[in-house]
Amino acid sequence: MDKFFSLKDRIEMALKSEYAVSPGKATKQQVFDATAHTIRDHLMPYYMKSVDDHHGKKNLFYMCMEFLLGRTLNNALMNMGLFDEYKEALDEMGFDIDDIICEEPDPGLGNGGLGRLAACFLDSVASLDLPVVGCGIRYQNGLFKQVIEDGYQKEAPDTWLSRGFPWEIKREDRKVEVRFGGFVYEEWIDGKLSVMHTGYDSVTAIPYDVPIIGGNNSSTAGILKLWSAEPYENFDLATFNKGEYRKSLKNENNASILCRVLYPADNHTNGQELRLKQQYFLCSASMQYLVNRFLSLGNDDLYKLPAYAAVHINDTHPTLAIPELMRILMDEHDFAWNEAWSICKKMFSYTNHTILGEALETWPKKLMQEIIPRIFKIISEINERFCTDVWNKNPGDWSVINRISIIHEDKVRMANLCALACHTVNGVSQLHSKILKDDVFSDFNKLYPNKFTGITNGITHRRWLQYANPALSELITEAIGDSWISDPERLEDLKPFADDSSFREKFIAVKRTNKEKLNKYLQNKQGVSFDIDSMVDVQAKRLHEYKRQLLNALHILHLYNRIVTGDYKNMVPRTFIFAAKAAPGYDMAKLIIKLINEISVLVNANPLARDLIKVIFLENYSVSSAEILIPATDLSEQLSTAGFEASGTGNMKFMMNGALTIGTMDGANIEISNRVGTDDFFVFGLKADEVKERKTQGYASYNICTQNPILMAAVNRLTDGSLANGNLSLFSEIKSNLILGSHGAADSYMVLCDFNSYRLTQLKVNEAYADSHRWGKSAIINTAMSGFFSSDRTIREYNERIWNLDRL
Ligand code: 26Q
Repeated sequence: MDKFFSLKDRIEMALKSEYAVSPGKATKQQVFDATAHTIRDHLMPYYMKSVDDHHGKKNLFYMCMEFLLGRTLNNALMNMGLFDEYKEALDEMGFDIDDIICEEPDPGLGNGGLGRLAACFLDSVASLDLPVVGCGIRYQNGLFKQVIEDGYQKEAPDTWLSRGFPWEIKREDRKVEVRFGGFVYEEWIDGKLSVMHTGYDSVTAIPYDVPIIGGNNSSTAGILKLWSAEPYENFDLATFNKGEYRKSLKNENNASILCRVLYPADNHTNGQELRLKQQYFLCSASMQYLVNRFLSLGNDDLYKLPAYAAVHINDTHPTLAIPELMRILMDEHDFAWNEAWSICKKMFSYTNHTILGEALETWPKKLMQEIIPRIFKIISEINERFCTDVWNKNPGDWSVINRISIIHEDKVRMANLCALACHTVNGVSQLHSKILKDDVFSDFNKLYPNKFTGITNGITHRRWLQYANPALSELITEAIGDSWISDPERLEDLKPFADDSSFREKFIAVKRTNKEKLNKYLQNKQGVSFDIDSMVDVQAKRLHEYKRQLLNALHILHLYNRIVTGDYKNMVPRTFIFAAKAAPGYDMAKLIIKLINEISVLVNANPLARDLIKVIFLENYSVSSAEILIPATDLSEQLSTAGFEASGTGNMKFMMNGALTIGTMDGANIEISNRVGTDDFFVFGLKADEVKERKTQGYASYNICTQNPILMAAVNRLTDGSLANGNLSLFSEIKSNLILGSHGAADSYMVLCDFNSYRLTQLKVNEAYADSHRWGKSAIINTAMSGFFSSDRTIREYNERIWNLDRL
């Protein structure tokens, strides 16, 4: 990089100029900062080349409220091929690169699946040289930090930005104004109808670009544009001087609060004003940027916009990009309605990520009218035209209008706006795509059958296999060469090695090394450890009733019952690890966390039980802890009630790292099990159509429980004083939800209904693990068949079917 100075010199110079310390006195944190500083020099050429190369090509704007990036240092060094050089320089300075890597704050700008998917997609578009700009929000606080106190989840703020973020580039030159509130009226000026907007509050949106370095020796970077809000005209001095202190301070506060924090709810929406403002802020800033950039490149014909840009809406959260682009075209560039609409219809596509009723986004009309009056008017007009059109096609049919209208009663239905305006609606697994067509959007599917498609999610095999599990990567490359790195479906070449006993032993040895690493990590962080020879059984994902951590917990109570009654012959020792954050306002989810921790206390206190089962709750699950947990896992628990998990992506990460899955026929589990076959995947439970059927029949969970003494005994543990120091009532709500139900519906997620099938399948898991050859063989087959789930494949499909971008 630099002819005159060695890498070590450059890191030391950065230490001096930033912190005025010599290497001998520097903290690891300072060394991280200085190291990152020198890597920036390497990143810039990639970034500059991308910005240049994007010109003249069709670009994709990938709009998402969340990008759950995880740490950058290791990933960037590996992708640029600079790891060894840096390792050596740091070694010479007396630092271990692995320690320095752990000094980086883990940016948690996402809740879970949807946000991590966006980050995997950026890695893949960068590796495939596609011109993509991710547009998101630079939240000052990402997802809360979870602390477990006395078994309860407590939330602490995540302060990832407090020492600055070394990978970003502030682009003052690209700032735009975003307007909220005020009044909108129409006026004829010089024979032309103009829309006037007055009395609004403004904030300034400033983008910070984060270059995303891909693999495959790519010479370009993906660009993540994170918008931050600042007061309009950086502290309103004129107002201040006029003596209106309060008003000028209000502007300052309005701006600083906008990007303060990520909403910590996944798969749930509760109509908060600030969230609506965040969504509009992202959409308005990004769409203004899109148009400004088009014009600044010397283009003047906005009819050509669809040839220059495509916009992907990641779940409904950035839906407002559609009416915002309409606004810009009509109010700022004089387009007539029909022209603006036909431009927009060519540009937008949408992926749905959830079918849970409570997550389908709606906003109160009144709130929208107040916060974004012009946008509300545009949505109303879209709705009126659409309803008229549908009415003309189905005269007299009110029921269809009631279902598909965008505005219904006092609510604006964001998914309906997307389904109408976007040229493509995508689902994230085969089953989910079918449910979208047959169920959620069945009316739209009748009107526009060609709109619907399904592209199964994926994960980046670079972060999740190559870098998170270097020992396994090495072993794979030793066996089949390294072509799998650029073409992950070549992992299939590993299949014959499943029958090779010496390879199997090496594969098992790698898993053991990873378990040791996990054990050390848990010891350091939480002061707990486990038996390396036990089966590591993991359920790691957000805590939600539909994901059924409770089914896992009840099964552990059942195993405990077996042990204390002496029925433990042939039971293989297991370590059950749970990792899960609950939304702070989701009381039932938080109570389930407490339950898991109390089960851990119960089991670990019993000398007989603790030799056979151990329960660990891994605190503050994050991308960086997943990178240690997943490679060490033997069994992956994917227990969602069939029909509820759109895809799941954790399931793919575990599989790729050689874990076997116990799971329902839900989301991408179905595709995983189709690939590995029934011998190497443990299926249990009702299928999606059976769940639906049982629910319509009126399912009596109480009878299921009382007719099954094994299940009854496990459920009774909840309230018989075994848990929480003899507390009889703490978990009674969990029990009553299961068997009596709240609001009439007991056990909405069919935990009791699937218990027996789960228990019997767990017996098969036990038997399989006892035979280490058989287990090793299955583990290898799981890794071998995981190439399909690389997000490189997902992105290729998006590009072929939806975006049609040319490579840079
Ligand atoms: C909406 C409005 C207001 C506040 C919050 C939200 C909100 C935020 C996040 C709603 C939903 C989410 C996140 C959803 C999510 O992560 N879905 C998951 O997406 C994955 C990627 O496609 C799938 O694999 C998972 O199955 C799905 O649950």
